[in-house]
Order: sequence, then structure tokens, then C-alpha cells
Amino acid sequence: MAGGAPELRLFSFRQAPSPVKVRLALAELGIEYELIEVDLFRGEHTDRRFAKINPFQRVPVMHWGDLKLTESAAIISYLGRRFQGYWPSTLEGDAIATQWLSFEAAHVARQCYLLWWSDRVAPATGLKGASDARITSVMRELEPALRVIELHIAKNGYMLGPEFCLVDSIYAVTLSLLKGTRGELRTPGITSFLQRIRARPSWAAAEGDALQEFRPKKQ
Ligand SMILES: N[C@@H](CCC(=O)N[C@@H](CS)C(=O)NCC(=O)O)C(=O)O
Repeated sequence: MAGGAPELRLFSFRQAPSPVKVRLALAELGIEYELIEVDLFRGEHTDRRFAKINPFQRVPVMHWGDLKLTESAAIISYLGRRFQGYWPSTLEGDAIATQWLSFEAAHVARQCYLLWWSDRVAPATGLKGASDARITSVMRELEPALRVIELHIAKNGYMLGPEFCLVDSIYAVTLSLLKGTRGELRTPGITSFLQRIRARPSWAAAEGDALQEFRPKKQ
């Protein structure tokens, strides 16, 4: 980006999974941006001013010129397509990327977030986690999806084939949330995949490990 302040603004929170996904994509693509921290623990997203930015009161939100986007998957696929970076170049490849983004949102993300929230964030912050019954039901939902991902990655290397793509960063953030939870992963394919994504410079640039900072309070 030539001189001056970056045009892209990202409303984000350092310790929230969905904004980390977008920060990883921006780091992979080498895009400069202005980071606007919205502290979810202080309830800044419930502020009336933020409701004007996102009526659903969640992060991430990306502003770029006239384009105002919410939903991490929509933001990342836009960035991948616009910059032709780490994104399929064919219509068919793009459809497969969308397929895996939809799969992640429907069958993996919500379930992993809930486990992370209940087993990592809630014990560390005193906030309320989900009931044991809810966790059991979520783990039951998650198991078949994880089996599909494990086999897919073991066979292909990455989510869209042998090469890294932005869809991989999205899966890596979500699957990394299972660490230290009742859904802890013990499968070799996904474990090696997570190690490879964490070794990329984008992981440190986007502070991917910030999601692991929650430790139970000492009694
Ligand atoms: N599907 C959305 C999820 C957005 C979302 O739930 N963001 C969380 C942080 S990861 C949030 O802002 N939570 C605030 C709240 O639930 O009150 C995306 O992928 O962007």
C-alpha cells in the first residue's frame, strides 16, 4: 500500500477466534491495516457506537472504502479472491473453498468455540460455561465432522489439496481451540496440520497463540 495510513480497518479482539482468522489471512497476504481493538470482556461490542458498525455486535468487521463486511469467512474469501493469493483461481476451486467454509461454519466452528469457552475461557474468567449435557451433545455433533477432516487432511495434506490456502488458516484457528478441552484432538493428521500452520510466520504475526492464554484461576 503506497504511503499514508492503510485504507483497510479491522475491528477485532485479540483473544477472539473469528478475528484471529482474518488477521491470519491479512498476514499471509501481506496487507497493512489499521487494527481497532474492541474489548469483548469489557463489553465494548455492546456499546451503541459499535452497534452502528455491526448491528449484530460481533467482531470481526472489515471496512475498506465503501465495503463494510462482517463474517470472517466472507471477509477472507473476499481478500483471497481480490488478491489472488492462497485462493483457488478457478470457479470450481472457489466452489470447493466455499464448500469447506460452509462445512466449518455449520459443523465445526460453533462446536469448537463452545468447548473452548466452557473448558478454557470460563474457568479462567469466572464467566459461565455450557452444561455437561450441552458439552456431551456438542462433542457428539463434532465427532463425525472431525473424522471427515482427519481423513481429508491425511490424504490431501491441506484442506484444498497439497498446497496451503487461506481456508487452512480458518480450520487451524477453529481446531486449535480444542487444546486442553474435553474434545482434545489425538489424531495424527490434524495434529501435524496444526503444527504446519502454527509454524507459518502469519501465526505469530496474528498472535494465534493468544487464544491459548486462558488458564484456570488458582483456588
Ligand atoms: N460467524 C462469525 C462469528 C462472529 C463472532 O461470534 N464473534 C465473536 C468473537 S469470536 C464475538 O464477537 N462475540 C461477541 C458476543 O458473542 O457477544 C464470524 O465468523 O465472523
